[in-house]
Amino acid sequence: MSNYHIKHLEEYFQVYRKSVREPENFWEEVAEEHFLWRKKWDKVLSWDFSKPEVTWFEGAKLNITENCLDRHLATRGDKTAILFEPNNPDEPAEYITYRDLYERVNQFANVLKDKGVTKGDRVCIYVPMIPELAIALLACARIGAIHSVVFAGFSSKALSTRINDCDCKVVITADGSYRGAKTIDLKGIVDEALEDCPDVETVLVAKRIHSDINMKEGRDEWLQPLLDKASKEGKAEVMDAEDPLFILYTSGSTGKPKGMVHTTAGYMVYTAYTFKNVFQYREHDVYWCTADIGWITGHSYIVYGPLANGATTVMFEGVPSYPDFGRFWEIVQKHKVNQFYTAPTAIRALAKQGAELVEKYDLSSLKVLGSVGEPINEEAWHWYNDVVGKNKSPIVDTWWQTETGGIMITPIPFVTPTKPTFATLPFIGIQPALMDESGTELKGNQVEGRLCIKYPWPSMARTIWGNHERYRDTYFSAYENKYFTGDGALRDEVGYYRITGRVDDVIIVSGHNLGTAPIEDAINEHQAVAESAIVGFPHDVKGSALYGYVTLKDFGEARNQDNLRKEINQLISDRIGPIAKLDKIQFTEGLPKTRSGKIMRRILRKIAENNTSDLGDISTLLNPEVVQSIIDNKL
Ligand code: 7RM
Repeated sequence: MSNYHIKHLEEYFQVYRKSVREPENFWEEVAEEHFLWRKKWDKVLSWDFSKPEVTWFEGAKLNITENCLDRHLATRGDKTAILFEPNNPDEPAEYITYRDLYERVNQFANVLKDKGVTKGDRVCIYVPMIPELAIALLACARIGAIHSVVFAGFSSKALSTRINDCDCKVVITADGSYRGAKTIDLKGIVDEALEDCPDVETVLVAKRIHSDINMKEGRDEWLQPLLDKASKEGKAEVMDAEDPLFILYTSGSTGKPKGMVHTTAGYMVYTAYTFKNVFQYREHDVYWCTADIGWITGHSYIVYGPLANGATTVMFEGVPSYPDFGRFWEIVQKHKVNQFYTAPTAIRALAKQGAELVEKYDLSSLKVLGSVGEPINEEAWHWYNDVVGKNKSPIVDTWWQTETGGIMITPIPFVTPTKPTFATLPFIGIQPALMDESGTELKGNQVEGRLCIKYPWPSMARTIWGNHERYRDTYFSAYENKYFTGDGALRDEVGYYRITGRVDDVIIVSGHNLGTAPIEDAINEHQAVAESAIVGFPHDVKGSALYGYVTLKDFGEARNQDNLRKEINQLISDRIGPIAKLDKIQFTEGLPKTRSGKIMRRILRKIAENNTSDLGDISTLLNPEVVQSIIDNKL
């Protein structure tokens, strides 16, 4: 069906126009032809952004796991669904077929049922990147329980807050996890968290590192013996289209994390449809997304989107640097990966290691390269394109959010010509708008403003768990009748979008609006620079001035600090203009980042402002230790 699989640019424009002119007809056709429904919908879409209220496929009945599992059994029962690559390269990979996965999901679902979990209950999943993680999500979905995955790198405090916010009675975890050369005592973290979670009745523990852990009598149980006894068959719960599928927490700029609620039918249709097109997945391809399932990228593009398409999806337990920085490429070669999807922070870390580690491996299987998570800077884009992709695998720079559920602005590979640092065009069905500060939509091309979406799409979050008002205030109050993304973007002369970063990253220096991304791009061009982040700090004359944190490829080079500072400012001056020159440049050993690789400018801003008394909870950072060293060396 041509509408389902876009193959050339003319077709993209044609289908896009249809999706905007007749959105209900368009989505109805996609939903009708490519999914398994117990009952079809009564109405495709109702919406009112002022409330906000959005329903897709109302009245329909389905189970997402029947779409991800049951319906593939006849044609793909022996095809690998999940290809598990362990942390340790000497441990064999595991090939879980669609039939295996179906049976293991049923067993897990039956264990949960046995523990009293029923439709609508919330189940917290705090499991590392092992097969049980993906199976746990699907087992919840099978019986209609709402999963709330917490990234298994988060602290006990972050975990307990999330367990309590949505009132989980069951927690699924593991005895521990492998991460490169390290092992992490996950169960110890869970025990600590549960001291603050009196309502948790059951903890199911998967065995991974075979460590000697504490099991609390009456609460904690090993998972495997229960699975072994459980039936491999089981009926899927029949769900309403708008029944919640999962909650996933995302940090707000202030206050407690927001539990974004995603519902069943719209999320399924949109993640499946985007997966097929954005990665141009073909039947025998091997697809690999390096994200953790603890993030939305893993939910949508390791688990649900790929499995709904009957794809082979790689799940990697380890890290890019273990046993060395060639690991990603070794895996691409070993499994003949065709689509590879990662984050700019990983690309920069790997680029820093030089090309030899890439060239050692045969990457000829690669067809499509993806990027997600933050704006990809020019230098990283070219390295990815040239060194990894050998100039023949298009880069899909995919812009989207936890809140959007699926990819929103992206090239379609081999269809949309790519342009470095541009996410290019809206995906089918997505209607972006750029707004100025006064709330007027900026029409036409060559404009820059705040990025909104002015029409509903099937996978948008429906609410924040337990706080619909916060949902409205955060996303639907800034601009009337529009979803506000919190990002800034520009539209170039042909209508391509470039995401310029969070709008709170805009710094006004002497009345000039400066986006941080282009300045960082300029700095990163310097051959000694690995990474940089710019923030504003108060200045008597300019209002704000610019403070740059710069990580060098080789920290030893900071010996020559004054020269380096001059060269960096010269580069900025050349690329953007003297107005964008930095007042202060601090050389750092690393930049504070979230676990998903986003630079925490909020913290860097506070340090630059000399306001370090309240940095907020930094325990969920990837590298909390760099914060103190940055404070100690502040200029
Ligand atoms: C998928 C994900 C969302 C925020 C978003 C942006 C930034 C993500 C890109 C990007 C520029 C991209 N969900 N962002 N992708 N910025 N280009 N391709 O990351 O909820 O964790 O983050 O990430 O600021 O608002 S998220």
